[in-house]
Amino acid sequence: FYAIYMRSNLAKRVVTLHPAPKVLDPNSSSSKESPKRFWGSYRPQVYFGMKTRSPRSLVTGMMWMRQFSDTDVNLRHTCEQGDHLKSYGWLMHDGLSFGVQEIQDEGFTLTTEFVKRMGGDHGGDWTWRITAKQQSNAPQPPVISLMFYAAADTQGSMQAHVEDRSRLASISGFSEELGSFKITIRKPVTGELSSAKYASYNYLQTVSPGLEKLTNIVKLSLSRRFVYSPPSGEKRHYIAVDTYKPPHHQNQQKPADTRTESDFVLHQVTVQTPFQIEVLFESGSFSNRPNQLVGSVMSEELEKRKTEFNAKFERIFGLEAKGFGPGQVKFAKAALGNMLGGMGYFYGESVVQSVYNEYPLLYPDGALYTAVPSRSFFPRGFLWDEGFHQLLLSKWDPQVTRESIAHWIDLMNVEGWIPREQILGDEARSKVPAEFIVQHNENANPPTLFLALQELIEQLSSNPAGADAQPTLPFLRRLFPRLKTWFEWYNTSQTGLLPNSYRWRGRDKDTNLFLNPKTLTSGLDDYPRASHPSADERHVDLHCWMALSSGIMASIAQLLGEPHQDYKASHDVLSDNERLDELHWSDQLRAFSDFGNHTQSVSLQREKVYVPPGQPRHQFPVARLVRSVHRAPKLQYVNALGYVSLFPFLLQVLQPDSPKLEHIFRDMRDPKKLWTPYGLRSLSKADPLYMQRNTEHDAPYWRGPIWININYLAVRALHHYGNTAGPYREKAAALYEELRTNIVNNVFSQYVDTGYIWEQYNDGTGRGQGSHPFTGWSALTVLMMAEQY
Ligand code: 6A9
Repeated sequence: FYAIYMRSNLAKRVVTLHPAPKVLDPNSSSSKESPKRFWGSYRPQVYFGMKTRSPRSLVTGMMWMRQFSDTDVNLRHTCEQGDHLKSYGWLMHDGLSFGVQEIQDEGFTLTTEFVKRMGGDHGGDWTWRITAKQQSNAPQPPVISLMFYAAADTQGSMQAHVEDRSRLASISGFSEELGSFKITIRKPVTGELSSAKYASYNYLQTVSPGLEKLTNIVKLSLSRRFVYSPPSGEKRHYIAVDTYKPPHHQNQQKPADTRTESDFVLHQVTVQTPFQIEVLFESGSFSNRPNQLVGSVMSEELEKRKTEFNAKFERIFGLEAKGFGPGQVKFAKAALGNMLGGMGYFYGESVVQSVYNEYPLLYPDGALYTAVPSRSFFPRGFLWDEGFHQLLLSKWDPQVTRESIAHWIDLMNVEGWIPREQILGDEARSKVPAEFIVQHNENANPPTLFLALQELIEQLSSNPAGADAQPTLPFLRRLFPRLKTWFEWYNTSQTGLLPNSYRWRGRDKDTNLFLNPKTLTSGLDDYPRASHPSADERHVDLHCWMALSSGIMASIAQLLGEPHQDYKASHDVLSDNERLDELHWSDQLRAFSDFGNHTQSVSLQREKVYVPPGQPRHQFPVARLVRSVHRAPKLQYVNALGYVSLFPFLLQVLQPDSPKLEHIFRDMRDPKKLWTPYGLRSLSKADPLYMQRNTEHDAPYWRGPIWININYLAVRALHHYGNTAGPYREKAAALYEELRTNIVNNVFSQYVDTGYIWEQYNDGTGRGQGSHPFTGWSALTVLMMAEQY
């Protein structure tokens, strides 16, 4: 009995939150406590939409489609690479009060702008302006339908106000958090001063069982029975929302008090380009509004905010002063803008598991204010991505960084673990294949939040009285108890067998299904590690992350007047260059390396499936590729030259006079190894696993392509060693210039050529590849342009 009791207690730990007081007060994101950040474009997964920073926010958004086109229904709503848009993304966004986005669809461009105005007790008002233009002077300007909607998420209610039978002119509503409000959809005009254009109107008023269902509800309601008949032109049938009948089993059979359906109201306007439409949200408690935020008032406000944005951008990053041209500056603003505009506010439960649980469990509900790597493909929080994101955002608005870190750290469980990938709520879950959803509590991810904390501390020490930095000290004070636990979690759960060595847990288990079992937890997924995962492994990248983290822990403790000696001692041991050599320097490779049970003699081979004579081949299971091991593994260095071997340099653990720097610089600069004209490739061209698939379905990822986060660390380290006395100073300074120029030029020219910033870059051609837009860490290019590290 005792054993069962213990086990069930242990099983609960994974879903038990850490008991220390939270960094954030329970209502810190509410309209009362943080009115200026209440409304925002916190739905990065849709092309255009806004919500509030609250668990069950009313959400607003836009869908659109082109009418009379050759292709079938081309409804756009959530950001999808499959839509093949030529480009989209925020060109400017201050993370607070306004944004300008440009979307290039087939034959037309939509500009989506918003401006917020404070007033009242519920986060104030906002206005959207959508401007549609055709791209070339084709004889027939495209006819486009825009659909504006508001959807409640279990709280609040809305009424539609319809005029002329089919035009949804406004929506009035009420919710606990917003009080009463009104959303008005204005008629399309060609310009600010022109009169209304011909347009057809439709609307939908229904209920939705969940936000992830909105697109489908609209699709199921579409009908072709409507006629578009402009005064001068032919009459044509067009596609519009009609009635929607919810699948009947959902609603009727449930008792009223368990219904989970919420109001969903949508306005469709169908009109020919060019045109402009404004939608305004007015808060009921904003009683002394001087005028409506529309037309010329809106234009003036927009102009004012753009001017302020441009001035602040130049003040902070100084790109014009550095001689960058208008195209490059515009690119940099878009990189920052889309990272800010891609910030989300998510709420819900992760699905987690420990060894004590037979089945995955639901983590407690939690909120996360975070940037996302990619609005289309990964519109959710990733732990180690966020540290990189905040390196950029902390320069723009350190309050964003403090709030993001606070949200992440408040998600910690009693063990000190934070789930690596945050898939919170149904909407987020609907985008992720089942096998990726469950998060395991032995799994880490690089503690890059320490990089962002380091930046906040530096800002504080360089200008302690500055208004931006001042809140950092009280913030750190609240953060510290949890930070200690977080650090301790890494320092106990990810240690290796030898003293002061570390090992990533959670490597792929089915060793023989992969050419080299992946280490997703390290962030470098398929980067080659020991061929046979075992407790003997030690990982040099994690060693360096711990050296960095212990150092920052010591600084924070000291700043707060807390005991810091133990952190300092850890930091000293982990940064001891001789000890590091003993653990990780491979004389054979003449580089730093992982160690473990390893063999290089492996290959993927097709399994031989027996097909009885005379039987059709296709009736038998497809022969998989499985790994063959040609020579038995033994304990040795892994000797895979690439990003992992650079870590002692990347995180500046090496002393400036370390002779190892010479080897590292030589390998970096060697085109047969890591050097390309576009940045450093992830794995040496000379490595046997260079550009090798891991399974037949798993293309090489961190086995050659160029990744900008690691390149940023390299440029930053070169800047450091190039500015520190030592025998390799000049070499570092020269490499710095070359590498920085290569990366900046390539990311920029790819943006110009393809319309996007990308997840990775091809090491042979420089082409952007993988998911896009990816204004996660690839946006660190801005810091390299600005030379701010
Ligand atoms: C796949 C597919 C709709 C992989 O940028 C986020 C992470 C990084 O943290 C990691 O270092 N990316 C890098 O190796 C993307 C991970 C995506 C995993 C989920 C599900 C969903 O398709």
